[in-house]
Amino acid sequence: VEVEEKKEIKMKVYNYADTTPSERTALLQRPIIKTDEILARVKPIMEEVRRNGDKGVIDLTEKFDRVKLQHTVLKAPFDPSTYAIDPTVKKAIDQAYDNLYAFHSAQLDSKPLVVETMPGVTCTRFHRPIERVGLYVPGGTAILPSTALHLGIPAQVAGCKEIVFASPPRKDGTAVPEVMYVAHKLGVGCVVLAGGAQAVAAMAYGTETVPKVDKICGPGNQYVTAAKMVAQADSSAMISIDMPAGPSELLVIADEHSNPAYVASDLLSQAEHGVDSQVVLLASNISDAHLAKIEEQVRLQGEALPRADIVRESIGKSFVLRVQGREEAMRFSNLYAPEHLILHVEDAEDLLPLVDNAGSVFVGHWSPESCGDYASGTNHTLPTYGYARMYSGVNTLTFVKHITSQMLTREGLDRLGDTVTRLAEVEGLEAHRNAVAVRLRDIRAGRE
Ligand code: HSO
Ligand code: ZN
Repeated sequence: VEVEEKKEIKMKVYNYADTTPSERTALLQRPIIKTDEILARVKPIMEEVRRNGDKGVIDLTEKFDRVKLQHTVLKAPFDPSTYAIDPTVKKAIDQAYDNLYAFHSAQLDSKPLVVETMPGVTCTRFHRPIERVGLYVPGGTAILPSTALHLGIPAQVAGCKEIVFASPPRKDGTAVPEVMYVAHKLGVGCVVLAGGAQAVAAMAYGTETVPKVDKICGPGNQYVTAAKMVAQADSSAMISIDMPAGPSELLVIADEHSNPAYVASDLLSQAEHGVDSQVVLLASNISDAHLAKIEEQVRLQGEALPRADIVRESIGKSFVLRVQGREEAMRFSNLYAPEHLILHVEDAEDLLPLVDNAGSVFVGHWSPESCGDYASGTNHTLPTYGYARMYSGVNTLTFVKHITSQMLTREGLDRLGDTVTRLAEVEGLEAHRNAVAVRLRDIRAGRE
C-alpha cells in the first residue's frame, strides 16, 4: 500500500527587498472569491424560503445539513434543558460576557451631541437602536458560542428590541447548548435552527415563525456572505448588513526580541480556523537563526494539533516576509489591512500610532489573539479581505442609527435665511427658496 506522505507545516519565505512590484501586489492579494457563481447558487435558495417560509427552511436544512426538523424555531423562554452546560463553561462565558459588556457599553454616547453652528441655529445628533436584528452564529467545523456573545452583547447594549439568532442545528436536530445559554442570558427572543443562505433568507424576509429583521450581522461562509449581499440589494427585504466577510486572517509583526513559541502559537491559532485562513508573518530584521526557531515551533506545535490537517493546508498557503525594520513592516501591514494584527516587537505600544488599517490589534507578547477572540472585551467580528481599509468591526454603533435634528430661532433664521435662499436660487428650486422667503418677509416686516 502506498502511504501518502504528509506535507511539512511550513510557510513560504520571501525577502521584501528581493520582491518585484508584481510579487508585492500578489502578496497583498487574498484568494479570489467567485462571487457570480455563488450568487447564482444562493438566489434560488433564498427564493424558496421566501415562497415557502418555514417549510422552505425545513426542506433546505434537510437537503444541506441532512437534519430533519419538525420546527425550525425555538422561542423564548427556552426550556432550561436546551441550555444545560458544564458549570466551568458557564463561568467562562459569564466572565467573557462581563468584559465584553463593559467595553461595549462604554461605546455608547449617553448624551446627544448639541452644536450651535450660528447663534440661533442649533443642531443635534442622537441615536436610537435598530429595532430588530438577526445575528448569524456559524456552525461548520467548530461550534462558536463566542460569536453569539460577540454579536449579541453589542445588540443588547444598543437596546435592540428584538434579537434573533440563527445557527445550524446539530446532527441530532438540537441547538448547541452553549449558544442557547448565551441566547438565554442575552434575552434573545428566538433562535432559528438553520444555517447558510436559508437562515439569512428567513431573517431577511421573515416566515410564519421567524420575525423579519432590519439588519443582519455575523460571519459565515461564502454562501452566508452572498446571501447577506443578495438580501441587502433586494429592496423588498429592506435590510442592511454589517460588512462583507471573508476567511479569517492574521498578520504578525515579530522582531528578534519575540518569543518563537508564542509567535508560532498565534499563527497556528488563526490557521486552525479553516483551510482558507490566511496568516502572514512579517519578520522585522530577524536573524536566520531566530526565524528557524519560529519555523520549528510552527512545525512542532502544528503537528501536535487535533486540527493539524487544516493547519497544514492554511499554513502551506501562508507566508513569511522578511522586512527591514518595523516601519517597513507597518507600511506593508497597512497596505494588507489585516483583520487581526499582532505586534510581537519590543516596545510594541509605540507602533500603535502607525496603524492605519487593521480590524483589531494585539499589543505585545502577552496579548494573544485568542484573548480577543473570546474574552478580553473587544469584538471578534472584524473586517477581512482588506475591508479593514474602510469598515470597522462590529461594535455597539453597528446596532444603532443616528438621527439629527435642528431648531432655528427667529433670529437664527434671520441670520441664515439669505444663505439658503441664494443656494436654492442656484439650484433652481423655487419652492425651497420660498419656504425661507415667506418667513423672512414676516421677520423683516417686524411681524410675529
Ligand atoms: N478568530 C475568529 C473568531 C473566533 N475564534 C471565534 C475563535 N472563536 C474570527 O475573528
Ligand atoms: Zn479565532
